[in-house]
Amino acid sequence: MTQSKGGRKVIITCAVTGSVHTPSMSPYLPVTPDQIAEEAIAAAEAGAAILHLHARNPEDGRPSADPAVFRRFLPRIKQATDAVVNISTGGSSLMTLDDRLAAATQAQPEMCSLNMGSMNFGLFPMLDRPREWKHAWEAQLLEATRSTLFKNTFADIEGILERLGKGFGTRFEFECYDVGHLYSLAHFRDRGLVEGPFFIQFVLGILGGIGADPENLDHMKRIADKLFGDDYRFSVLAAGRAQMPLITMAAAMGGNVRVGLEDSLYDGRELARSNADQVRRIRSILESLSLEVATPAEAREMLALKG
Ligand code: KMH
Ligand code: ZN
Repeated sequence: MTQSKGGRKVIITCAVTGSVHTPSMSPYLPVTPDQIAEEAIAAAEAGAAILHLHARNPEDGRPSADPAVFRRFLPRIKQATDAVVNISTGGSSLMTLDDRLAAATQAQPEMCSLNMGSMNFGLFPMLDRPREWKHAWEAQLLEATRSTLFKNTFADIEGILERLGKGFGTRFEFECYDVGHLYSLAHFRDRGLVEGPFFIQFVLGILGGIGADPENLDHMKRIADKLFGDDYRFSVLAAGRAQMPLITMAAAMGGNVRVGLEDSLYDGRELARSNADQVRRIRSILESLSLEVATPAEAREMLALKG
């Protein structure tokens, strides 16, 4: 762990919009390229060292994998901030793998997400379901995910490691939704397809994955310690209202944290008015625990990014 006089450094990732929440669930969810750029820049200014990014169709807010849409906000974010740009390769469970990889293949970013197994991917607790939908596609999307697998086969994962990792020097946010995914990552490490230090995102509270319970976080960490020793850093994201309690626990356990409207629409009991509000919220919690927030440069060093 990077130590300094003030305390341990904690990397804040902000996942700005994702593909799970929909515009009717919150008026604050950024969907246009301008909104995504502005929210990402404000999150970085508030202390996020890593920006985890998805795109949305600018017309109606539905998840998009179109590289042309990414090109409408990525340059602006890169120009305005020094934050690490992390492009999702998970996209949405309703996209093909080729579509999911298109933007990352063009942008060749420092970091991409890499989902470590196939699973049912249930949407977040019904609390987020509004009374009325603004767009018909929102209800259709929820229904479609009930009968769609989030497909991340061994061959898919190997392909991403080869194409983005070996090909472009991209490093990964390894999204692990259950303990088995940690063993899958260790398998690829043992085969020499990827090297540490690993940045492992423990994903808690997705229906179909491990639940957002403190015992599960403890178990994920114990198994990761056993498999990866000192050669990894963990971060936690927790879905919906579990976000703040579980990431606070992660920080207290020596980990890093992920916030953002992709994972939770809330700030306390209210809808979060921005991604930056969630960054500020966790930042003040970290500081009250005598932990320091890592700068982008410190995050790059901790995670051995290409810079
Ligand atoms: N929405 C998160 C639960 C990805 O973009 O690759 C998982 C995620 C997947 O961030
Ligand atoms: Zn994502």
